[in-house]
Amino acid sequence: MAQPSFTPRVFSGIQPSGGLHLGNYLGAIKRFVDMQNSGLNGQSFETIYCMVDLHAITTWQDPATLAHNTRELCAGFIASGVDPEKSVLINQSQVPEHAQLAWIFNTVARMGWMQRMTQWKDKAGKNSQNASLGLFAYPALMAADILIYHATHVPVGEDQKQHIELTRDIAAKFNNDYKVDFFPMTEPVIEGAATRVMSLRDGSKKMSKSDASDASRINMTDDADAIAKKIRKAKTDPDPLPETLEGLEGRPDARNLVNLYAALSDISAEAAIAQVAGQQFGQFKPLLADLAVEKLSPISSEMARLMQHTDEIDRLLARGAERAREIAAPILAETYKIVGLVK
Ligand code: AQP
Repeated sequence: MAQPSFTPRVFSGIQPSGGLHLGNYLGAIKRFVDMQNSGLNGQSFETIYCMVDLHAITTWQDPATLAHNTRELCAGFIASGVDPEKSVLINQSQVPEHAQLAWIFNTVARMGWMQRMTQWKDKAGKNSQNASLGLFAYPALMAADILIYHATHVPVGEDQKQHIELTRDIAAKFNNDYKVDFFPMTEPVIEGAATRVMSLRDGSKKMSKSDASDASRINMTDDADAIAKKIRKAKTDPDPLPETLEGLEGRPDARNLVNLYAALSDISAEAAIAQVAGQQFGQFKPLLADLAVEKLSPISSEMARLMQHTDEIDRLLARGAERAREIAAPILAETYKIVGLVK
């Protein structure tokens, strides 16, 4: 059967489960802005970006903090360059079709698929009997977030690759079970020097909002002094920077800082190492700190300004939800029809 053609459409989301950090910015939001403005490989896209608050509550969230974090995340998207006119900008719970399609996908996905997810194993840990059912079913909701828009491409960090593969498995099983070519095989877009930004305290661990050490990450709300201090104190080794990337093998902390320099400068890691080859960290760290402050300070000031106008944020999100539902409602209606749910 010929594959139907789908509108080139990007969907991606971030959880408002804590403050935004540099890993979220370089691995996700900066790419969202690139895809919104320049597309990818000569192709342009409709773009839909989301604060996934229903995902956030799969682990405990204080209600007032969740509401604050959702608005702050929206401010972070806009301050970084997501344009609510060019992109559809939404909060997940305001578009009920996400959760409705997720229920259908709960009946398509298999328990064994979910049990293999490394994020489930990491987050549930040894105490999995006490984890929420929502945390276990998280990847089915993520598949619904993407497929409720028939999204063809999803820019994400490296850690989300397995969930996109599962999204494809769910789409394929649905299409196969119901003998349709209804859902697309969505492509992950995992590109650039910062697909996996590592902790500043331990180059073998991903930079993460749940790391107990604030020094391990640069928060998008950090001021210039805090950014510079965290980079100055970042873990490194005594050797100077090598001439080539191969020379960084076995030096994960140094490699991480070179990747950050590359991603913040919008150049490849190869070009970055060529620029800083031979430098000692005493020379390289101030360079990186200045660059990080130059790129991040305007974003954090704009976030703070936008957070003075939360009514405007709420208005933008309500408008985004209306636009999103225009795409999502017919896809949900068709899904119900395919499944045989009587309307
Ligand atoms: N360290 C990272 N490097 C590159 N990309 C990253 N992303 C997250 N951390 C890094 C990308 O950011 C997007 C949204 O992430 P999320 O908030 O939905 O989920 P997360 O992966 O759970 O974020 P954290 O900070 O790692 O949270 P915790 O500590 O709760 O696990 C995704 O595209 C992700 O790839």
